Amino acid sequence: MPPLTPVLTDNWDAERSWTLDSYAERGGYDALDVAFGMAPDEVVAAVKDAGLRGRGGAGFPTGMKWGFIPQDPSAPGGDKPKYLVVNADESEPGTCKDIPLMMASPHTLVEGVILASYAIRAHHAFIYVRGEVLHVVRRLQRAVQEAYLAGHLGRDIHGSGYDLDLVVHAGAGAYICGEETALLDSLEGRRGQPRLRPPFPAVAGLYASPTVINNVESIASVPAIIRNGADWFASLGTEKSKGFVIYSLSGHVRNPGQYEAPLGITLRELIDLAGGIREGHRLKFWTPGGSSTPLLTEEHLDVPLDYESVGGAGSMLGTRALQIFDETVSVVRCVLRWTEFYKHESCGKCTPCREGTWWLVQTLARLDAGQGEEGDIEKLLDLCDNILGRSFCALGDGATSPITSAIRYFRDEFEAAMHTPTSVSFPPAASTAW
Ligand code: L3W
Ligand code: SF4
Repeated sequence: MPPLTPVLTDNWDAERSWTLDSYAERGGYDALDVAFGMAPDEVVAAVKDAGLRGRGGAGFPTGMKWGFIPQDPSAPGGDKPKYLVVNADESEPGTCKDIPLMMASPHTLVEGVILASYAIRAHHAFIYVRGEVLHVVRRLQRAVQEAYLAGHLGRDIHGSGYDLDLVVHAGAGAYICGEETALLDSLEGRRGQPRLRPPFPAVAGLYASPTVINNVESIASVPAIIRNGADWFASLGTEKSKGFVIYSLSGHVRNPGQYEAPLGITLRELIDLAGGIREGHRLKFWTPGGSSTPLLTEEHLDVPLDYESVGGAGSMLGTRALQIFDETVSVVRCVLRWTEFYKHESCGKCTPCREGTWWLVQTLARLDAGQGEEGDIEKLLDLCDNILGRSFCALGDGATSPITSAIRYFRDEFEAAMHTPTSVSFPPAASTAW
């Protein structure tokens, strides 16, 4: 059995793990003194050397992103305040790692925020939390309050001369606000819609000032890197995908939940850890990184879950939201449900996504009801072709991924659905597996 690497999750089972007392017992906030003994650029270099890549889906190198923040006052944006923004708008279907992390160990994130802000010389940081999860907002606010009272936030932190203020901000429940520039618009008080990039936030982000935006898990990984060293982190995972991550397993496995393990573990190994596929059934298809990443099947069970290998298999590692579906699930209905989600969450700014997702739902719903028309499969593929690469942001592209990959692997099921209503109820009425 492959080793689990409980680093981010190591205190989740501790009594009242979310409190400062519990975190301090395990060396919480000790990394601050290590970092304050280093120059900010040395902290950036440590994160670069560790090889940490963004855990929000795209896998962009975190240290490189921090290095883009202009520090020379004569450079564009160099004379403006710098900001750190944590993207805690976890909403991707199947993704369930940041919310459990913030509930179980909010101080890991707060400590990471202080380290990252110090590294980029920011004195204001924000955690933007998905609007629906008020319990997470409250837990974070409480942790921030505890950190202020203990001198980990505010003026002259740990006597270092460094000041930082941290604000927890609740969104209003729109998936698009997880797109980094829409998030910034929302944080500024506007309707959240993506902005044109470039300029990237590193140059002109919040209030048109240099801004680092990182996912919760990326920032929460930093205290362990500073405490244990870049070499330790880089020794885990694979050559190009270093470190450990949280995999969220959901669906038809016996023990769904969060499993923290190195990058490069396979789905077969993770399913073993999760007790196997439910009794008497077999794997039909799965998503490596939520519904925005192309589906994979049983033939991909031994693909190492790292950015390069999953890409080589024709998908994306994304957020490591491993949704497992057995043979009782209709792929047509499943894809219809996801597409309804994208149609609902499309912000409406660009035509291919706004109109295209509507047409995709109409066509899929017709197929699912057994009332398909000749040419519907080609129509779906043509619609996807006109959305992919022609949409303003990744939401449009992501909406096409489950459809094109489902047709690639299960075309016969789409053809059969054309004149026969899908018989599987979704979600299965008598099942709690969902
Ligand atoms: C400065 C450059 N910065 C890139 C930065 C950029 C961003 C990061 C990655 O989408 C994916 C998407 C979803 N100078 C830069 C630069 N950057 N070039 O690097 O950028 P990018 O455009 O590759 O990706 P993205 O827009 O961040 C994220 C996929 O994740 N996804 C969805 C995830 C959903 C959640 C959630 O619910 N919380 O995470 C799932 O797989 O499809 O492909 O910071 O600024 N030259
Ligand atoms: Fe909005 Fe969709 Fe266009 Fe993104 S792709 S800007 S979500 S309409």
